Amino acid sequence: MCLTGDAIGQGLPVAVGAAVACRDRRVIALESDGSAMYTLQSLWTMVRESLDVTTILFNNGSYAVLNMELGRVGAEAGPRAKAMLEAFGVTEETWRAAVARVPHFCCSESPAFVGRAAAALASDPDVARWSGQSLSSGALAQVYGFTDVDGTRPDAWRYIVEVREAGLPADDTGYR
Ligand SMILES: Cc1ncc(C[n+]2csc(CCOP(=O)(O)OP(=O)(O)O)c2C)c(N)n1
Repeated sequence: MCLTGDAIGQGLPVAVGAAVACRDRRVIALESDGSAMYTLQSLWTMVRESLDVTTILFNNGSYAVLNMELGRVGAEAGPRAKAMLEAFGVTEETWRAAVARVPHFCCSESPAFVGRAAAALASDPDVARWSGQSLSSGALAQVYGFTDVDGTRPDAWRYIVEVREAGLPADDTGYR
């Protein structure tokens, strides 16, 4: 059983599931350090349930694939999202100028947008309706009605799937 892409962190829970399902067989879990950090409690479960799992962690001490993505746009991993704008040579007000260099940046969103999504969820008395789902700020903005700081509602995740990954030219029309 292996993960071929997208949501990381499932390796150790899957190993738990395999070991519970097949008590008479040894399970070998091959897991990277970054992915493991998402579901470390699985190690506790393996011990508590006396599961026959051998976990091998590949420790490169990094979210290496993300360093590669940042490197492509000349940025480095840093504590402040604003550093991304500095790498592009733009500010919050002039961010669209970076689109000339990285066209798909047209459908980016600000950290405030994610913050507004978190605030909307935190103040929703019926927040349990989202339980177990993977949510995006763009989709939540449609439901809760909040906007990004520029007054638009970027739907970056839908854009990535429908435009960028589909190999279409950069165009955020209909996506913000
Ligand atoms: C649930 C989830 N959150 C965030 C991400 C974004 N993401 C993609 S790769 C990655 C880091 C992976 O690090 P690691 O597993 O150590 O592999 P490495 O890149 O170092 O080879 C992250 C956080 C994701 N894919 N899935």
